[in-house]
Amino acid sequence: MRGRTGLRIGVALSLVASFAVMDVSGMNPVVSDYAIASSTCESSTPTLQNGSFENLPNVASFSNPVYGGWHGYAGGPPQVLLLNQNQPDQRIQGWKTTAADQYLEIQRQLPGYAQDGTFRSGSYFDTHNAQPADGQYFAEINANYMAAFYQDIEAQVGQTYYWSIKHRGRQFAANTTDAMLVRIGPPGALVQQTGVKRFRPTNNPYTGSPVYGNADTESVSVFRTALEDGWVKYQGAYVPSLSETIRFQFEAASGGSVGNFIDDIQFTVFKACAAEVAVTAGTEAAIDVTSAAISLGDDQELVGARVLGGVEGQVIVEGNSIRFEGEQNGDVDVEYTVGMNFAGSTLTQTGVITFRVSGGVDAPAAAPVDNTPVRYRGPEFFGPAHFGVLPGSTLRVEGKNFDTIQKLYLGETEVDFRLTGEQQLAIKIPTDFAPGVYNLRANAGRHGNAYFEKFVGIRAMPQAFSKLTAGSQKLQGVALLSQVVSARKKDSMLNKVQCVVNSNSLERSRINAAKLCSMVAKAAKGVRQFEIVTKSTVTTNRVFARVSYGYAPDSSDLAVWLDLR
Ligand SMILES: [Ca+2]
Ligand SMILES: [Ca+2]
Repeated sequence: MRGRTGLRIGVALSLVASFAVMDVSGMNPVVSDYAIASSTCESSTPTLQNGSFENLPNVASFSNPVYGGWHGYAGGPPQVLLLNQNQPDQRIQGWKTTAADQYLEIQRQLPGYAQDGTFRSGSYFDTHNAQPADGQYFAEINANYMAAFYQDIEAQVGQTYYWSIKHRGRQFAANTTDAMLVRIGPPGALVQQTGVKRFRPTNNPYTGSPVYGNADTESVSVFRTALEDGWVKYQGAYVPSLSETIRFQFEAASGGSVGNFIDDIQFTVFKACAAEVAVTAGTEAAIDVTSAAISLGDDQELVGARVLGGVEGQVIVEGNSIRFEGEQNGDVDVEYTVGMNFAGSTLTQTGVITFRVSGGVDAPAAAPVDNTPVRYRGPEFFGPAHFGVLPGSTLRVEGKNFDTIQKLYLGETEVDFRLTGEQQLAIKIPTDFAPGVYNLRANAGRHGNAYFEKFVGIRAMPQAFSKLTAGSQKLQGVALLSQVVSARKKDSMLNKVQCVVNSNSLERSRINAAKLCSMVAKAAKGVRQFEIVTKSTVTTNRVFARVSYGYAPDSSDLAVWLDLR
């Protein structure tokens, strides 16, 4: 026997609480004040110091300079500086060496001695000295020995550290390469890095301003670079498995006292942080998500954003900035994605900006989402249906005679439940539960294999939706439509659509919303109900639009709106 409560109710509950849109029109940004209330981007995030060897100790004040400080070979120009790391006044910021004699070697270019690719017979190599890859100075790993430069960093577990180094051979014999490698790990357990990407300069290799093309298709473990190759760039990434001191070591694999120029060592933590931005109601707050307080990276760019939910207002994405303006007190969460090019790939990271509005009006009480319990009196359910359960949340059932329940199902999936009180039972909604409308069914064993059931709306986790539009009073629907199609792929049950348009006239909004719904109808077959929502709260000629999806189950007496922003 299979029972049914017959208590479906005629409620269409809207969970669409805010009007939040994105504008990709590229209009001139409005500069405004904002305050970052807090951010998870920590100033203590470790970084590599002095990667270009530009920060040198004060040579003039050395108490015991090696060879008198800057010096040349065989009467050549003073291009070479040897630093003894055992002499406190000669220590160079960040770097240490493994060389037995404790010497690190720094070099510089001097006017009139530029390396130009011409072999000057009989002259010493320093008349052909390489120009730095960056700044004024560079280092030679092989000071007097085949050794290694290293630097220690307090690493954070799970954080990826992206590094790059420019390497150049020194020896002025055609095709004679210098060799080096990179080893990273806790001191004493260093691991040679493999799979390193190599980028060769595409301009004159003797210039000090290398320009790079695409990465070689093959990656390398040992870097072999000749003088005539110019400054070749190598890039790799490292993820510590322990939170502890991690040593980055740049190590010669060839040469005695000659070879392995290095410069412009970059060390990048790529991270999109969570931040809170204080907003005064009625004013616009714009935050550049690529600023150091919000995301860490190297030339990272804002590549996407979506509104996760919150109070009513407008979210506008422009360049690397996310802008928000609203009148209602409360929070709006906007997820943002930044992209960074590294080693020939585009990497992405995602974080959340919370705009915290104050000084405005209180938002109307939100529709109850998670707090309406399902009622059970054993063996049947009764009372209103429960709507708006988020995956991962707890669904409450109140009532009596819970001892009749043997098993509980949401749709065909058996779910765990536990008694949380004499008259209360809790069902944990699995985090991976697909959005949809489900029957909550109880197998009430005391009455045989009877099933009693109740419709329950499982609310979708919010998904990216709004995209738009133009400064020309026209609706640009292409960006929206690709999302329409992708949302329907995720959940084919989405069959009800709201086309929301806001512009400077209600009539224009109506025309555009109708157009939008017509485009959606063509792009997404199977949508059965369309609703047009018009607004006119903007004073510019921009048009904002959004598509919200919902479920319109076959039983027309039940409709659950889902806000897929
Ligand atoms: Ca430099
Ligand atoms: Ca040397």
